[in-house]
Amino acid sequence: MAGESSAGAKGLAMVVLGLLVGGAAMAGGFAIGSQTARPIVEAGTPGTPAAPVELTIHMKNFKFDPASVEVAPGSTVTWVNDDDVYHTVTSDEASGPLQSPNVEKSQTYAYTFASEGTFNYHCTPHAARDTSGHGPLYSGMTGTVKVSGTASGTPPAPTGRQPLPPARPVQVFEIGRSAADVPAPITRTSPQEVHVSLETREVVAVIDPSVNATYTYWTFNGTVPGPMIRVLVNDTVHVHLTNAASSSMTHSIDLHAVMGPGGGATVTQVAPGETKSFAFKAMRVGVYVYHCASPPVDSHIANGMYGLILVEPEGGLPAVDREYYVMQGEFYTNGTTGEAGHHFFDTDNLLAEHPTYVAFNGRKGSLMGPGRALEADVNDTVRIFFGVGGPNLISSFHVIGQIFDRVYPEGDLVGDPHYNVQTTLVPAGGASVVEFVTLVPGTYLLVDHSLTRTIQKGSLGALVVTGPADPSVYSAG
Ligand SMILES: [Cu+2]
Repeated sequence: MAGESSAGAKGLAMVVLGLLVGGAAMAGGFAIGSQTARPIVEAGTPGTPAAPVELTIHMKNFKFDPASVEVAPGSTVTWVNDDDVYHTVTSDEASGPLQSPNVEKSQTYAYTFASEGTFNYHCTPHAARDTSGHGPLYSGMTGTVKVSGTASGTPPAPTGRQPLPPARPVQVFEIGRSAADVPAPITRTSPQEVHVSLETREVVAVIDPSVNATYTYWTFNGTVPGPMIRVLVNDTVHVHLTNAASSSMTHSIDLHAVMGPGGGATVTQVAPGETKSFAFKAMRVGVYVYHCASPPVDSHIANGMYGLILVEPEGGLPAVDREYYVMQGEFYTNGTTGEAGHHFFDTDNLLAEHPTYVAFNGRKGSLMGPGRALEADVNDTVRIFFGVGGPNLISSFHVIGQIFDRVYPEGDLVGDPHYNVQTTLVPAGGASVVEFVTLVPGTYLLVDHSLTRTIQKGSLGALVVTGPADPSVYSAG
C-alpha cells in the first residue's frame, strides 16, 4: 500500500488545496496543521469518473464524524481532533496504513490513499478489541475509509444502529458495592494521621443481569460506588491514589471534604501504573462526595468513579442499629435500556442527559434480592448515607412505606436535622443522611421518586424488615 502520512502540529502553515469537484488529480502526503474545518467535497456527480478529493473527518465527543466515508484513489483524508483528550487513527489490522501518533487537542493527522481498498480504523484509547469473533473487530470509537474508483465522494446514508456486540467476559463478578459495606463508627476521641489508599481500575462487569448486559466501568477499587471513607474531624488524611497499569486513561480524585484546589484533583492526575499522594485536614464535619476529576470529568463520573467520605464529629454520630451506604448514578451507553450485549459509553446520550440506566450502587438490581437488599429487624434504627455521583441527575430519595424520622439535608451533620420527611432532594455531587425506625415487617423499596427512571432505568433497591407484626401500627382489613 503506497501512501504517505503526516501529523501536523497546531500553528504550521495550512496547505490550501483547491476544491476538486470533477477536477484534476492531486498529490498526496501533506502536512496539514490547522483545525479549520473544510467541507466534505464531492468527487463527482454520479456517472462521471471519480476524482480524488480532500476530506476532513472530525474527532469529536469520542467519535469519528463522519465515521464512514468513500473516496477515490489519490484522496487525502485529514482527521481533526476537536476533543480535549488525545485520539489516534490506527488501522484495525496491525499491518494497515493508518498508524498515527497521538493526535492531541486541535492537532491533525492526514493520510493520502493511493489505491483502492477498505480501511477500518479505530482510536487506540477509546475503542476495544472484541476477540469473540461475533461482531466487528473493534467497538467504540471506530471508522472506515472505503477507497474506490467509482466513489461518490459523499458519506453513505446512515444505516440503522447495529446491534450491540455480545456481552463480554466479566473482570469483576459484582460491580455493585454492598450497601452494608460501611466502615465502623470511629471510637477514638482525638484526631490522628489517617492513610487512605485507593486504586482506579477500568473493569468489565454486568450492568443489567436480567438480560446479560455488560459495560466497561471506570471505578475506585473495582466497585461502584468506591469504598466509603470514614474519618474524624481534624484528622490529617493522606490520600494515596494508584491508577492500575491496565488503565487506558489518567484518573484522579476530588474529595468535597477537602479545602484546596480541585479538592485534591490538581495534584492527583495519575497516569496508568503510577501513584500520587496528597494530604488534607478534614476540618468540616459532614458527609461528602468524592469523584474522579480527570477530563472529561462528566464522562469519568458517568462511568462509575465516585464515592462518599464521612467526616465524623467529636463523639461520633448517635448510635443506630444499622448503617447503609447507597449512591445513585447514571450510565450513558450506546445501547438501549434492557438490551443484551456489551454496552459502550456514549457521548451523544451524555450530552443529551439521556441515561440508559440510573442505578443504585452501580447496576440495575444491585440492592435487590437475597444477599443484596438492605436488611433490618423490627424496631431497628436505620441510617442510610445516600449520595449522588450523577454526573447530572438530582435524586428525590424516598423509601416507600417509611417516613424519615430525621434527614440531615445536603450532608449537614452540624445543623438541626429535618424531622418527619417523606422525600429528600439530593443534588448531583451531594449527599444526605436519613434515619428511621422499622416498625413493621415487610419489604420497603428505596427509590428515586422521579419514578420513570426508577421503573424503567433501575434506581431501585429494597430494605427487608423481619420480625413480629404490630397491628397497632399497620394491619390489613
Ligand atoms: Cu477517571
